[in-house]
Amino acid sequence: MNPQRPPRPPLDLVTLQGLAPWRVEVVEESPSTNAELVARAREGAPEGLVLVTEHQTAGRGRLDRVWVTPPRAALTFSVLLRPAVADRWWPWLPLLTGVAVVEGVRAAGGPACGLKWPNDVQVDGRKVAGLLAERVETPTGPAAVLGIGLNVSQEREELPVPTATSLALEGAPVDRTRLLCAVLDALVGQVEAWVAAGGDPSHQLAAAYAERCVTVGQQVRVHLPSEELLEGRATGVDTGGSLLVEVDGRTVAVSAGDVVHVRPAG
Ligand code: BT5
Repeated sequence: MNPQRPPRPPLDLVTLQGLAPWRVEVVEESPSTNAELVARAREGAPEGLVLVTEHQTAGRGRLDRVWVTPPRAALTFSVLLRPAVADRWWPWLPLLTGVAVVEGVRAAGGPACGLKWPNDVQVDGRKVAGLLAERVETPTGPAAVLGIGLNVSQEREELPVPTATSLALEGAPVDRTRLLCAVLDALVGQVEAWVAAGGDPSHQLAAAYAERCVTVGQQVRVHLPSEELLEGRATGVDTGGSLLVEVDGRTVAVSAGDVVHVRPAG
């Protein structure tokens, strides 16, 4: 850590109070905002609840991986939705979240980001944000918890892996409160349009995703949960949100749950 670095400011709670339709709660420390919001969803918490923590101590990634961020250096938060759309469209939720993060970062003065399918947010191939969407069955119906970890002011040595970056390292030292407002603003726009279309991505979301997706057109290597490896060219995203990969002349649809990792072939 750099001893010369000025203290990092906390989130501005007053600004975050006025973000209707969201209800934003900020806690100083949380093991995982996703884990906490999943529990709150089961207890009946309403759509629109946003749980933010200044310091996440046991952040979850996909497939038991971890998400690591120092206090006040990142945005770590989760959003509770109860979208009235058919189950078959739910796989679009993480993709929709990615679109909103890219839009929000840009609106707050950050760099142009790309989406590595399904939902890594990258700047020039380096990961600046990770998203974790979880579906929860609750007494009042299914809920979605959308978790977002966005690196804001970390310095190089504060990042857990060399493939990571932060907005500050990309030359955009964005204020976290402003950034959170911008991402939530973009998210409400995306969610409203998607729900109004009954979840059908062909109205707007599929195009918005395709525009920002940096995976399609690339040679990719996909690790499947069965430990199998798939190598081919990503040709598109189908209506179910799956990545289409052309392997030896045939097209394979890879659903969100199946892909561990996608990289340009080296
Ligand atoms: C993700 O998983 O990228 C999903 C991360 C979601 C984090 C948010 S924070 C708020 C909410 N509450 C939670 O508990 N989680 C969500 P995955 O694609 O599995 O990527 C995890 C991998 O990213 C790790 O194995 C590391 O290699 C790398 N990683 C960990 N921390 C990182 C960071 N701060 N920046 C960039 N890469 C990171």
